[in-house]
Formats: sequence, structure tokens, C-alpha cells
Amino acid sequence: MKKIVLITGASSGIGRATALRYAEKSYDLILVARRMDKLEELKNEILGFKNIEIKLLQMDISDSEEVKNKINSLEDRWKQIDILVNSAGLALGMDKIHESEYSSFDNVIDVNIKGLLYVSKTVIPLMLEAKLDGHVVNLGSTAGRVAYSGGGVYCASKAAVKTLSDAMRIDLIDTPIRVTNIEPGMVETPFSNVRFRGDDKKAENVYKGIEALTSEDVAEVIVYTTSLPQNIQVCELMLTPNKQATGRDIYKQM
Ligand code: 8X3
Repeated sequence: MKKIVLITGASSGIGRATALRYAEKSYDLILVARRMDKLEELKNEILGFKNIEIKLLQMDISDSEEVKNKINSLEDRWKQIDILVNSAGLALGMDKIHESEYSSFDNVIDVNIKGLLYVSKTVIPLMLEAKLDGHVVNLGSTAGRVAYSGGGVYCASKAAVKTLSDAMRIDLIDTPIRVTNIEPGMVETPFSNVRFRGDDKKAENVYKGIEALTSEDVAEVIVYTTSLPQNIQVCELMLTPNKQATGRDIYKQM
């Protein structure tokens, strides 16, 4: 039976690259994002090189009712989810906490923390019901380990992803399900364009003087951790470009 992977944030960046990598490996895909046109585009691209089944789910993962209803309404075959990749996430701006707009905190917390919880809370029971050797991959970040000025809520959200991953792993210790927290450092994706609300110059500056990782690099690592023998659980995996040692503030001091 072919394996199924559900990927959130599949319309761009690491989520998109991960979808392409699993497609190459012949997994069937459930692709989740808000932008249906982007998902359709990705689906067509994949079907151009691989004969697999792809389900598209247009969803705002920060809406718990929507997550619950849409995932639970999948046909039985699509509920047999082997791998969940919680890739959806964002940062907004680089303002110091005390200089930020009140409203700027909400979006990041809603997607990065609550969205990850809503999707996991819906998919994990399906994995348990189907008695699958499931695997949950959460996208953390070096920012969850080392805070930096202007990164406040984003860093905190990724620290939450680390803690939630640990808690999930303990919750699921008596089951075959594995939980992995992937913590990339600098990755050149539309992440910085979103953070700087479309200011390409500012976004480019983030990666100046450093050969950042690509989304494909991170996708490769995600697929690697889920392809290991069942008895090997990669709990956490931090990956950085060669010229980034730990978190972002340390890099800036070099
Ligand atoms: C993204 C890493 O350093 O841009 O998760 O915050 S950083």
C-alpha cells in the first residue's frame, strides 16, 4: 500500500519543496494551504513527472473548526496518513517587542503554535486509529534555541514548537508514532519576503554574505528522518549553512 504524507504550508518554501521530494519518492500527497491556485500549480507540476495521487485541501490552519471538519471529511483512504509535516509558519517584521503593534503578535502565534496544534490534534488520532507507524515532523528553527532582537514572538513560537514536539513524543511513547523537530537556520525561502511584507531588498539583506540553505536542503533532511528504520527516532535535528554556527545573533557577531 502506498504511503500518504500530509504537508501544511505546501504552497511555498520548505512545504512545497518537501511535497516535491516526497512525490519523487512515490508517496501520495495531501497538500494543505490557504492559496488554492498555488496548490493547483504545484499539483500540475508534480503530475508532470510523477504518477501519484494528490489531494488538495484549502484550509486556514488557525481555524480549529475548519481543520477539524476538512480533515475529518476526507474519504477513508485519505485518512490513512503515514506522515504529517507541520511546515506552515511565518514571522512578521523585525520590531522589538515593546515597539510592535499589538496585533502583530496574533498571526504568528495563531499559525505557528495554534495551527500546528489543531492539525496535530486532528491527524494523530487518525494515525492511531489506522494503527500506522506514523511520523509527525514539526518545523522548528534555530530561532527556537537562540532568541534575537526583533525576533521575539517568532523565536518564542519556535521554542514552543520544540516543547510541543517533546510533549507529543512523550504522549505517544506507547505507540509506534515518531515525532521529530527539524530546526533549520537560515534558509532562503519566501519567509523573509513575508516577514518584511514584500520588501525584497530587506529580504535579500538577510542572506547577504552567507550561502543560505535552500528549501530543497531542508526537504532532503525531512525525508531522510522519516525514511530511517522504525526503531530510530530522530528527536531533534538542527541544520545550518556552513557559515552559521548557532542562532542568528551569534552569526551577526562573527
Ligand atoms: C528561520 C531562522 O534565523 O531567520 O527560522 O529566524 S531565522
